[in-house]
Amino acid sequence: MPQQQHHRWMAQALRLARRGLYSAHPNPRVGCVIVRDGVMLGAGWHEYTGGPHAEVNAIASAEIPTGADFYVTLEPCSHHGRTPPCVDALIAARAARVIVAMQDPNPEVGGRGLEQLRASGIEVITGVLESEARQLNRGFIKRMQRQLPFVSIKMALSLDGRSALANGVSQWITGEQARRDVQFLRAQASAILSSAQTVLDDDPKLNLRLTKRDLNQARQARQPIRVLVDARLRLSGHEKVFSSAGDIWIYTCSNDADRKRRLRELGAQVIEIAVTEAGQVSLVAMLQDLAARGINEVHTECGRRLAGALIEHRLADQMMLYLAPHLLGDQARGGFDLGELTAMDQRKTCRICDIRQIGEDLRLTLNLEQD
Ligand code: AOF
Ligand code: ZN
Repeated sequence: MPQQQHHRWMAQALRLARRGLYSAHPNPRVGCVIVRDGVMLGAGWHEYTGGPHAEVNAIASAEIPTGADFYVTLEPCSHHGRTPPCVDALIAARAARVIVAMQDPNPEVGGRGLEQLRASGIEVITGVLESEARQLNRGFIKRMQRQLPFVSIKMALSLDGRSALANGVSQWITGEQARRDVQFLRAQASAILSSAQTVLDDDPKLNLRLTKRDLNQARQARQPIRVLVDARLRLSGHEKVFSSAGDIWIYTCSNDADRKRRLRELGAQVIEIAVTEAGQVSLVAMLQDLAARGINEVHTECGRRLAGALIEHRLADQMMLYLAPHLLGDQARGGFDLGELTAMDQRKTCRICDIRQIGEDLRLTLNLEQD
């Protein structure tokens, strides 16, 4: 029975944590509920970086008696960050028990929060609905543990796996509802990744058009950073990305000072990054740099070359494939440039996590296997 109660309250804390889905970045999404004698007395969540943590919001939400149970989706912090340690607030509230879903992967905390609670006589239970909590903060966890962001590749394909006609035309493969669905993926991401090639071909804005009402948020929606791979600085600055809302970071290996100056004058950050033997931007170096800048989740909208390269280098964690119910034929372009495979064991395999219909199209969520 107690186990069931733990699940019930932690599920409630996770629901609260999810309210930070679009806003908590670069911090994790965290929720907290305070319970005594089977009654929820307080609740809180972490809305934005720099703001109070979930536990502090929960304590502030009501009169909290001593001896209560705190359900938190992430280990309470033990460090002085932008705010004081939550552990101190829980000790001051004379909590009886603290039930957490997962340990904080931030090396500044990393188990010390749990240790301090135990040392002050508070009972600590861990691992309640852990996989759900990990899923919600997979980007934050990957950045903390591997100094890389979680990378998801979105691709719109015809039923026969084509991403554009042979002449490059790709507007539109999927319907309006699928395209609106993508807006929600953009809203969750810290950054949207694309390539100069896609910007030159399609001239997309790559920004967020949903309102705070669409997202059910109290604050104005945050524009994700737009990250563009442009090895040779082919972007002129006349493309729509430069005249639409949101920051732009351009990763290049070009040292053309005039072009850099021009793009910087337009407000873009131009970042020089390591080059591969083939003269391309090193994707791993770029992703490491993004993680160092606090990017947890990268939502990729690009063509077959960048998508293929991310998969080939095992840098992508997930694919969101939108399949439209039509055929574009064998002359049309594929979705993933993986070079020629000559044996079946060279296939890139993935696992289907979710399938649903969005308007007239199908959306597949796929996990890519990583070593
Ligand atoms: C918690 N509760 O609600 C959150 C936690 O510098 P700050 O104040 O923004 O702290 C950020 C770090 O605190 C973050 O990296 C993570 O380790 C932890 N987040 N901890 O106890 C919360 N958001
Ligand atoms: Zn905290």
